[in-house]
Amino acid sequence: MDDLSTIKSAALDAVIAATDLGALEAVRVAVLGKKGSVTGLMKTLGAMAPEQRREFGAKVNELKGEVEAALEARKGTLSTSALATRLASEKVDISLPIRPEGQGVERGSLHPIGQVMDEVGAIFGEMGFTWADGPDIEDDWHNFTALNIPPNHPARQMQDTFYLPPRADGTPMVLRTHTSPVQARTMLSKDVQMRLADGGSLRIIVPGRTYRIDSDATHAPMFHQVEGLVIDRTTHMGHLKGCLVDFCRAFFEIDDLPLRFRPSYFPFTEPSAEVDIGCSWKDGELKIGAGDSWLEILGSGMVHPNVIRNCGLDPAIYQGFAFGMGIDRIAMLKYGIPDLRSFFDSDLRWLRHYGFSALESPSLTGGLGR
Ligand code: 2NL
Repeated sequence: MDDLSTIKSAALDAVIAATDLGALEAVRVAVLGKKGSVTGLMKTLGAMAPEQRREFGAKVNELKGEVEAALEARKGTLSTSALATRLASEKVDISLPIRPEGQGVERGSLHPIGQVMDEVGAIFGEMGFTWADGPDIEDDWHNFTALNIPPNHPARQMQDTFYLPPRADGTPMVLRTHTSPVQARTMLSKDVQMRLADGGSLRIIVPGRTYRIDSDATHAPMFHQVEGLVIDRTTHMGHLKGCLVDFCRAFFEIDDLPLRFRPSYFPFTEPSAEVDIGCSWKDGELKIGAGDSWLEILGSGMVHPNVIRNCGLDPAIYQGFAFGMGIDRIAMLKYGIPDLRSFFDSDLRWLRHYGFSALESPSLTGGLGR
């Protein structure tokens, strides 16, 4: 009995005496650990007569509970004051100016391709499109078959497409040659199918890396594309036209930029149109805007009924438009970058010259200019 109250007061005194979390943990071990004082009392229970064991056991349990509660309370107090001490000693002056450049500190910049992706995202974002993405490595069904590209179409040829080892089940695999398989996957998703069945619409843009075996002054084996897709029950060619006119004028920041829609052909759209913007050439230099010349910048069309069907939708109910353009190309045109290959050189002087400030995010400043 005496033992019990001595151990109790010693334990509670030790808890109060602990001035940091480390010391408190040492007290816990000394009292409740394997060789702790209270644990020692527990061990004496085995040798007692049943009646005595019941009585003494209850007391030891009560003591254990009291010590645990004291430890918990002290832990709370010590944690709070430990935090207060840290907050007081680790003050950061957020009003300090940054270190000047050139003194071991270099400011990074955004690559023009990322910048242009963000600009395109901001413009279409205002028109209600959301950003979608998917895998760079695709099976040939999503990359070709779903898009109404037949087995012997030249686009499938080995000399144009990077074929990868087939999947275990024999499925041929490729590095995607366009971002369209992402649109196919999105249309096929249960979520989108349900939204469309409910009378809703699908509007996405898909910026990303694409790959073709093609490498010269104006083609790189890896390049960037952005495609767009709108699907509902009523969208028609007039919407396609209005959407792309608004986009081009916002992107090039020219309110009266002339556009020309030229009939064209793609396996995945019918009818199809390529879009040219007005420009002029003076002393070998290109100027975008009203002029006597045209520059092709994107391809578009009404989604082919076969594509709609392949993507799990009924072409008698659903329709819409799609478009695609090269990001590298529109970045070169907008920012006067003369050589495609320079995008991928990682030349710091080039990056400093053509790079963008992370603080001028187009999603904060962009708009349709209306
Ligand atoms: C170009 C032309 C285009 C599309 C891409 C598309 C995607 C689906 C269905 C129908 Cl899922 N079409 N994409 C349509 C027309 C043109 O790209 O010149 N790209 C660089």
